[in-house]
Amino acid sequence: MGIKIALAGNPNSGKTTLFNGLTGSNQFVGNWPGVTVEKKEGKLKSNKEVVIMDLPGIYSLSPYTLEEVTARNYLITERPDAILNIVDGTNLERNLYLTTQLMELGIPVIMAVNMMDVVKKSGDAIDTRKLGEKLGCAVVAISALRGEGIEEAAGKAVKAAQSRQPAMPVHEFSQEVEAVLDEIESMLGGDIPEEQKRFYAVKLFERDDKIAEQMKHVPDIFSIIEKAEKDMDDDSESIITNERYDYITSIIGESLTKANKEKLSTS
Ligand code: BGO
Repeated sequence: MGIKIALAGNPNSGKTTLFNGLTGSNQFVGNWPGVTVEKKEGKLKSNKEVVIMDLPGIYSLSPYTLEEVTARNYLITERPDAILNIVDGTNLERNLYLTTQLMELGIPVIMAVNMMDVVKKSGDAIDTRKLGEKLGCAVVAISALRGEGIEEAAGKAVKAAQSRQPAMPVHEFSQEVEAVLDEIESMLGGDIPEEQKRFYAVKLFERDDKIAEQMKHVPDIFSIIEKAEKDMDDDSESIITNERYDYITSIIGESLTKANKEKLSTS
């Protein structure tokens, strides 16, 4: 049986460049079912058993754009064997928001930090080992434009797919939020596989109705959400978003060294 790897990333992260580099002319273009969002898939040049699915460029897995809904429906229902998450190394902070969500899907994740030629030229340094440690996935530095590191990234994604080891996010939300997520997870029915429970719990807590619509048994968590919002004095979606950004700030602090840091802090 072939291996399916989903290529996920923000718009302009270099997804098309990487996809073309990995698949060459082995591409099929169509539309996602029911929507006019372009769907591309291609066979890996170096291993024809591996299909790369190019997902629409997105900033998050929220339900607000057609691209986001299309991408996440694919990830939840089709369950690719691995996700290759391409991020723009010159814009790590914004790109990692999607990564933190991909890590919760219970699918193996490999991260490719792209535009490394630009990062190096600017004198900035990204500690990919630290980045991987803080996220809980393997990280490969690449330049899609130059074709550097792309075979290594694909190779790691294939290995991750074969291992069938779902991503194990290192991140924990605050104790209060974790307690709420635990409670919601324990109320989920047997139709939700164990490794996907965290994703569903977070989305239900965020009042993501599109996710609820896809579930056979939706637990009644209205009072749990109301109580959490009262205790934390914020709406549930903002609570999750803000905690994701706190986490991203801590990742950036430990893995990115800016060349012009001194100049900035003394100006
Ligand atoms: C233009 N390094 C550098 N330096 N640039 C890269 C790399 C890399 O590793 N990877 C991609 N790019 P897409 P999405 C462009 O098109 O693959 C560049 O949206 C231009 N175009 O070449 O399209 C890539 O699919 C005119 O740049 O991303 C592209 O994710 C001037 O990043 C852009 C300068 O890549 C986005 C750049 C007419």
